[in-house]
Amino acid sequence: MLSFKKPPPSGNTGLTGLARLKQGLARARSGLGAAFAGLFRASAVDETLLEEIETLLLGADAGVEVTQTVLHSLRTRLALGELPDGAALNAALRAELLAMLAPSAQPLRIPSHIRPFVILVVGVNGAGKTTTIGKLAKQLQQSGHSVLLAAGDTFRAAAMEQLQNWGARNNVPVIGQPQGADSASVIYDALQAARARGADVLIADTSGRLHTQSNLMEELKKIKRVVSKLDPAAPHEVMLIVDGTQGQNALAQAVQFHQALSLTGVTLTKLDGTAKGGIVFAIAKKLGVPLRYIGIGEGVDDLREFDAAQFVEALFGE
Ligand SMILES: Nc1nc2c(ncn2[C@@H]2O[C@H](COP(=O)(O)OP(=O)(O)O)[C@@H](O)[C@H]2O)c(=O)[nH]1
Ligand SMILES: [Mg+2]
Repeated sequence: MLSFKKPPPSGNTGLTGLARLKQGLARARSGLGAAFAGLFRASAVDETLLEEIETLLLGADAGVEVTQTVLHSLRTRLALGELPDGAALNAALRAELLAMLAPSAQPLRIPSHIRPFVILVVGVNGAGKTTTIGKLAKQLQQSGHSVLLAAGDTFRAAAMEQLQNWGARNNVPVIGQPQGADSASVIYDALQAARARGADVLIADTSGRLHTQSNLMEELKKIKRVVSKLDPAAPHEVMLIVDGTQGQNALAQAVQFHQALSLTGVTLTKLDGTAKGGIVFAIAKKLGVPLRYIGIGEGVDDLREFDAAQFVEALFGE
């Protein structure tokens, strides 16, 4: 099922990056964005209006921390007489949200002196790990990197076949072992193969579920240790994939993975499937880990480097 819809030849291709992002976030724009747009038309700003913003942010999964930070800033500005009307409120809110996201917008860069650059991909079942790996592999390949994949999800039946079928169709080599094999040893073998072949990037898939959650975390820690035996600097990226439709549950997951594995990057998937979108702010603020990519659909190009200004514009812009 790891097949990607290519953008139709005369469809999405005409759209600029921002227009496509707006299209991908259409549900969030018509949910969160539209609700705010109504408030921004107000001719005066008062505490009642700020409380409505508070309710909207909480309802959009932005979480308590983000909401309180934003509200504190808006109340301060209101008291200073800096929010005469809805338009000023709009500008202040957008600036506040952008300031919160901007430090997290750090794209993944593959330094040429590190080879192979090892990306360990983690996250719960169904988060979008394997599909994201496929999209990322394609994109890296298109930008001139040679990529090798490790089928490290040895727990779920057919997970390796899923990746290998996809690799065969897309000319991306996949290293795997039969189901039930030790995930760490599959990834270790793959790293050796990547070195032997001189591959630029190794992306390792992992399982999202073992018998218990603590088993899973131990397994993932073990993978990190085993990989670092071959290269003390590896994995160079530990990327968590989170399903953006999961709301506060996604935030809790992210915190748990970060505690266990010291994440270096986060990718939020399925943002096309939510009317909320506040989770992006919540995760950025709570984790303080670089937000690498967002997923806004099932096509290869629907995995997009995270750009804070574009994201805020796509949610709230005209
Ligand atoms: N709409 C949408 N679906 C996605 C996105 N990313 C992943 N998916 C879908 O989510 C489902 C689970 O993905 P998968 O990669 O198998 O998750 P895994 O268990 O973490 O490996 C698949 O049906 C994917 O097509 C996205 O950005 N948007
Ligand atoms: Mg998978």
